[in-house]
Amino acid sequence: MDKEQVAAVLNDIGVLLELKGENPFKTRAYSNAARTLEGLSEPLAKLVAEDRLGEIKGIGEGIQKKVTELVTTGRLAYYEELKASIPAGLVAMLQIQGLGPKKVKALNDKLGVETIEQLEAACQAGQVATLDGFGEKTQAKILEGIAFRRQFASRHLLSDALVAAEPILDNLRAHPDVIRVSTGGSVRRHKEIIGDIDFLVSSKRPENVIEFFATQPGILSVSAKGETKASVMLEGGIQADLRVVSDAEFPFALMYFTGSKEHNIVMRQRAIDRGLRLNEYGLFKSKEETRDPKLLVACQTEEDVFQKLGLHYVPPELREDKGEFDAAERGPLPRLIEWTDLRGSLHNHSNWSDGQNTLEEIADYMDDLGLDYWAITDHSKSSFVANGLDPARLRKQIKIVKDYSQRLADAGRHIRLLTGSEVDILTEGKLDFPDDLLAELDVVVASLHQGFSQNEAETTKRLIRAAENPYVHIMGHLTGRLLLEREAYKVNQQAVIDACAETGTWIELNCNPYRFDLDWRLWPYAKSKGVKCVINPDTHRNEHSQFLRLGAGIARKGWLTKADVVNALPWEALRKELKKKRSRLK
Ligand code: DGT
Ligand code: CA
Ligand code: CA
Ligand code: ZN
Repeated sequence: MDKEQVAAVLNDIGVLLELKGENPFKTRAYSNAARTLEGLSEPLAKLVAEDRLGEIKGIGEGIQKKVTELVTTGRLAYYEELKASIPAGLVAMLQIQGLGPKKVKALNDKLGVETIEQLEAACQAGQVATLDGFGEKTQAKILEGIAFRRQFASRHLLSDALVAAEPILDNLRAHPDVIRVSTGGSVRRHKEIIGDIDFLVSSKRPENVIEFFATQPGILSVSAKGETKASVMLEGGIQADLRVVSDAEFPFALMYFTGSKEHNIVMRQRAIDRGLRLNEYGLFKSKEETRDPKLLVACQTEEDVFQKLGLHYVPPELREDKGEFDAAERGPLPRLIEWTDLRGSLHNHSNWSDGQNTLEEIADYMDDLGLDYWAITDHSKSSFVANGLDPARLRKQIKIVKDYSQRLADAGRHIRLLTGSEVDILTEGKLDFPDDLLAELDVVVASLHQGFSQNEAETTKRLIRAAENPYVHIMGHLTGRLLLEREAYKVNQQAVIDACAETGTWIELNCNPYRFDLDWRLWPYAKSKGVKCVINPDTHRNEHSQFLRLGAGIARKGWLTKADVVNALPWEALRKELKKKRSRLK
């Protein structure tokens, strides 16, 4: 386990102890230790190997032992026992918005509720509102939270699905009885939220593949196991399905199980229109449903199947019945953006605001990734919880970033750091910094972080006013949504896109896996208006640079090509682009 994973377990222990009503000093010791570990500059494994955990301030002997056990064995008996000693329903309640361990404990102590269903009933009966420290408002919020959670219980972030799927995919690929393997379904289509993971394998020995699949690490339980298919529950609560087919069937099955359902319906109709039948087993010369191999139209790959139905190849991301058929009839689809096309990022945080890493750490890391440029856009002063910079600190940071970037260049390093700000859009669309200060920055991202309660017209007006500012290059995470956690705020996105088109303002595709904001469904419209996209990872620690890959997948879903994406430009070209809006509107 690395330090993040160990810190997560320690945090969990703290919460569980609080849930049990342990003394606050003890529970706080765990969350403090977690924070200390996260801030370590040395690898945790090294400290453990050299028996030097004792040198870290604020981590007592008991926790040191637990950390050692986690790092060396990947598990912790104490943690397992603690989890088992608490009703699962209480732990589940923690996921309801607004319910922390203290509140859950009070509900359990005073009302005896042990499950979410019991809690819901208690709220509906008005019992929760009568408890000390709760009230009508809290009760209503809890009910809302329960409804929200229910709606999303079987839905997961794409990033979590990929993390779970990729090792299994690799293992399957390496298995001697596996001929071809792929993910299918929404994961292959790169949907931002997925229901379950679908795997497809071709093999001559399906039973061996099924056995192998059912014993993969990370599987909590096997819910179904047949001769050619299996379903399992993975850690994290994600279900995964595997199907095994013959290699002749593979292209057809892959197409069918990739979907989407809407896309499949059109494909099947195209087959019927040509006197054929398409299903998961093949494309058949038949006017009725069949799987007779003698009637099969031979296809080796998905490309062949598309071609037999009069279409150019459609990448999985575009299979949503949103214009792909018209396009693929006319000619080859555009070459969509690849994450390796990206040359840098224009929205990132450092430890000057709420990021984890120093400027030096950021430059080293991004230089190692081979990137060309990396903008430091810390928060502005109104984001005070995020330690936003006031004008004086920003001026100081500008100087330091400039000097440092120059020193990097002098030392022959490739990466450039750009000065910048993620400036808050205040009420009525005023920005958190004056124009003369914004004018000194290489990159300005304008984002809304407050005022979520405003109505649609007000919010839209605020955003449009920000876009009209000549110094704002990029509109950041336009709707503020947090997938599976928080709704988007109400805003007329089309009107904001129009304003960006008008003013030459770029729109961010924030590629934090909780955001993916602007949504992929709106990019074709933005593109038709000539609005450029910036695929920004909004990093708060260096590892978040991995989001670039996820973001590129979402951009592909939005039909974007390299030419539509500003941070696919090399530095010299980007530098010119950064000046355009300012010279036009000033
Ligand atoms: P998910 O799992 O809810 O995120 O979405 P998908 O698209 O992965 O759906 P899933 O796992 O139920 O099924 C995988 C694919 O199989 C789906 O995209 C299309 C195909 N499929 C499943 N059921 C049907 C169906 O009733 N009709 C058609 N045409 N295709 C289906
Ligand atoms: Ca699925
Ligand atoms: Ca499925
Ligand atoms: Zn940010």
